[in-house]
Amino acid sequence: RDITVLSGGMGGARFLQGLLHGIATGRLPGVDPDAVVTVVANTADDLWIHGLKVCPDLDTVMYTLGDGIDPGRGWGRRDETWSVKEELATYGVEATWFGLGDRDIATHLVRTQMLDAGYPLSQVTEALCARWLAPTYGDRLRLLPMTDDRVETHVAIADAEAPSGRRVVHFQEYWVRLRAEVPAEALVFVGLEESTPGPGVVDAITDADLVLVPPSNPVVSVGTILGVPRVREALRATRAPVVGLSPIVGGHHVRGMAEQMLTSIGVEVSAAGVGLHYGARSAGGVLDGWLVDQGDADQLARLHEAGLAAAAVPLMMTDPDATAAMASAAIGLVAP
Ligand code: GDP
Ligand code: FO1
Ligand code: CA
Repeated sequence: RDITVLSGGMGGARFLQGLLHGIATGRLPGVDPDAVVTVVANTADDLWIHGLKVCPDLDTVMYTLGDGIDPGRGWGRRDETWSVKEELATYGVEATWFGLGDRDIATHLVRTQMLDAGYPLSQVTEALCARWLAPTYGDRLRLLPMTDDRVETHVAIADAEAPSGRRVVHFQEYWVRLRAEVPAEALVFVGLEESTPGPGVVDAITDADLVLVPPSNPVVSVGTILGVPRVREALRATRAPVVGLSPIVGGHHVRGMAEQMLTSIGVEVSAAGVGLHYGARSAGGVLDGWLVDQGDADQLARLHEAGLAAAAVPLMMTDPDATAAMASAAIGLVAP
């Protein structure tokens, strides 16, 4: 079975850990151990800093599944040192609020050199994954950028000094420096409408036996993937069932800034709100099924009314076993 997963960073990576664990232990109904998993990852968090191209969601998936992630932070490398960051700060070089570790910088140097040499991001990612994923997963795991084109999420925030009363900051500044503590008055997905799906992305969706939408940020992770022209239509065309898992539990995000992002685009911050925002394929949306947390069972009626298969199960990714059970429940929702 070929499984395709549309993923952001931490939430998507943690889900993938459980999915791969479930596959390896033969616990997923109808999924054999040599199933191939293709990850289509968000690249709109990407930013250029100190002349380097940083791809947070690609790297978080790659480091997490390659066991190089720092488990405490959930981003960047374990056993990291920060000498370059300290030296840059001593020089007073901005942006000091964005932490690049010494080991992590090697990844960005390789990526930037390859991009400068003309390689597309997809081939750069393949080269990096030859180190991080191939030894463990061989060709059973592929990590594809949603597009090779430059796309960046920027956030408009209030600014009394600005003539328009607003200024726009990169998503990373909104999240890392401002901690999403000010309202996101508007989101600007620079380059998204002009982007084209990366190599293999459309086929990964149309040729899949199953498409999973993990508990990733519905706006700046999944929303951006869906915003790449032709991706939405591939999801509506695929013969594979498309099943998602809610990143909102009990009316709140588990971590990050999904509440602020959903509010910014006027979507209800609830498990049903997100499921209905993605929409049932029978009603022009992209989903066949939607899993909510056991505590959100009161939301199932709205989802069923909208034509979605839906169930309430434990939805906290506390460890790979718990996450594998979530993946199993998602598959069970749409099993033929
Ligand atoms: P990011 O790029 O690092 O923000 O990661 P993603 O976009 O892939 O996922 C972030 C989302 O994961 C947030 O909206 C969280 O609410 C959600 N999330 C994190 N941990 C869990 C969990 O254990 N269960 C569920 N249901 N959602 C989670
Ligand atoms: N997150 C932070 O909260 N502080 C940082 O300094 C920071 C640096 C950083 C560097 C590389 C990278 O791949 C991720 C990094 N992140 C940092 C996390 C990043 O903001 C998140 O992974 C997502 O982009 C937010 O969804
Ligand atoms: Ca992200």
